[in-house]
Amino acid sequence: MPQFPAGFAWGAATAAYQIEGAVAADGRGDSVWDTFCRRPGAIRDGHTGDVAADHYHRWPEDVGLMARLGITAYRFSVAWPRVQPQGHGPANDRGLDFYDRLTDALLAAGITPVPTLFHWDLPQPLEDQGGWLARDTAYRFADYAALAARRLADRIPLWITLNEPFVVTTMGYGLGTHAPGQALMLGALPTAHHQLLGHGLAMASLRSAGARQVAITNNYAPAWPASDSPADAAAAGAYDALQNRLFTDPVLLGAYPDLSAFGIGNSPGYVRDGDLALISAPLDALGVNYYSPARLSALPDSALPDSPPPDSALPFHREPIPGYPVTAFGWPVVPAGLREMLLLLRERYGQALPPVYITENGCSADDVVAADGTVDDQPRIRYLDGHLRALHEAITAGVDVRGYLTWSLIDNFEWAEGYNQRFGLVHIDFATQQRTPKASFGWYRDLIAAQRT
Ligand code: IFM
Repeated sequence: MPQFPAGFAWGAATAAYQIEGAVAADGRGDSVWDTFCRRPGAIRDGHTGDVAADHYHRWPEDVGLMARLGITAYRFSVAWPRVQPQGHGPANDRGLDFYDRLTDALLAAGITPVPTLFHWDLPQPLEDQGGWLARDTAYRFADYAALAARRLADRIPLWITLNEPFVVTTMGYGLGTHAPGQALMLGALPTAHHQLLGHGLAMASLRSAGARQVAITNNYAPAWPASDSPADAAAAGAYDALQNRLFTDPVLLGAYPDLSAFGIGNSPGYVRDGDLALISAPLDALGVNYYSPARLSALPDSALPDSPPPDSALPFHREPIPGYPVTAFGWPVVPAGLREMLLLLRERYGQALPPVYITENGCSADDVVAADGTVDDQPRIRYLDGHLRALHEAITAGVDVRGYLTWSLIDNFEWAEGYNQRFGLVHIDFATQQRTPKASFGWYRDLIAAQRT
């Protein structure tokens, strides 16, 4: 592996609902994911995050694993329903105590804590009042951010406001395959603006509470047209606007991208005067999550018998990407897509692009504990190796990337897939909670050690 710049952060990431469990502990309230998991058929095999990896109780062991791994940064998320069980009002101190202890333990182990304030677990009482469809939720988010920062900001060098608001809008409110399970199609678009407004308002409250650096994390996918036809190029352009620009142009450029392919003007009614100024307040870093590219056509490929019917509300159709290995999830493994995306971000935003952190990248694999107690996850090692090399190329080409945090430290609750997709460097036996570092853990540990000498 080529040498990365001095001071480059090497890390791993997780999220509260995916690992913590302890959903009723210390005054935590319900989140939309608790509710969604109770909906019959919503989650594969009826799994829930009730126990997950029991990180709420086993965090000292998990911090020990991080120390063995040698990571210098750990990205976790703060569960809003632990801090404000009702989504508003004073802080629940017992909830904040957990993140306080975790922060101190990380620092004692020489690991920089990087908390994300919203990784999808909206307090259910806020959803009952409209969730992200309601403008008021943005203001509630800023209040919550202030509470978290007042307690932790003295020890946190970098905050992330939102994780992948694109997924919340599309899967949570557009398609209904994620919590809160609303299938509003394009009617979900106000949730994009309200999350962005929440980001802007939260940045202001974080800064007034003494936060040093603030970022937002988006997930990106180079949008490849399925053919040379102008129709497929337009489909790819529409997808690009939705995934890669809708949540980034307002933050970095202070303007919405062209959404005319969706029948939406640049200034829909829910965007009020002054919103974009708040949303585009200076940012210290951009979190980039990358897993794979997207390939788009104007119409489904009729040669594919299993293609879903075209959705008339959407100006694109996602096509498979043949010719690449796939992860256990079936996602194509395309390391060059990471380089392509980073170069595209730099080309698109130029001086407006702040330093980048790769805040997620990794793969699910069919990991099993062998009779000798080992987990030989060679596909994950190949995935990480390829993506780190592609990342290094992007850095060499001039993109200012300051760190890489792999998804994920430990196996966890993979949303609608339950525990059926394993992304961790550490295997979790969800029946016994036994932690078994996989081969990729040793590989990443050795890589970090070699990079830091
Ligand atoms: O597990 C998720 C994570 O919560 C958000 N980004 C993608 C990961 C893998 O699907």
